[in-house]
Amino acid sequence: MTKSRLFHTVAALLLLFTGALTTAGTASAADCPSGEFCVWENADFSGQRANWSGDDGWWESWIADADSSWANHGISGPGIKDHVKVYSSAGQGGQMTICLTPGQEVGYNGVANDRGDSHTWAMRC
Ligand SMILES: [Ca+2]
Repeated sequence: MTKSRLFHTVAALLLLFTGALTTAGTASAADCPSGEFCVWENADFSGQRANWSGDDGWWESWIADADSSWANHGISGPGIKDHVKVYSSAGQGGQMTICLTPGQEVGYNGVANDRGDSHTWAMRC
C-alpha cells in the first residue's frame, strides 16, 4: 500500500467512525438518571439540569419559570406513581403546564416553556 493510499484509507475510517458517533448521539435518550424526573433550562435537554426522585412544591429559583425540556425516567409498575405533572405555581398550584407519561421525553413544548414552578408524581395524567 502506498503512503497516499494508506492516508485515504485512514481518512475514510475516521469518517465512518465520526459518522457512527454522531448517529449514536442523536439516537441516545435524554441524560437523566433512572428513577428521576429531569428538567433542563434549555430545549433539547441542554443547559443546566434539575432532577428529582420525589415531589417538589417549590423549584429552585434558577429553574423555576425556566424549564424548556423534560424527561420522565421514573420507575414504572402497578400501583406506582410513574407520571409527572408540572404546575405553573408553587405548591402544585396554578395550571398544570405539562404531564409526562412513564419514559416520556419532551425536547420542547410551547405551552409549558418557562412556566414550571413545582411538580408531583401521579398515577395518571
Ligand atoms: Ca428556558
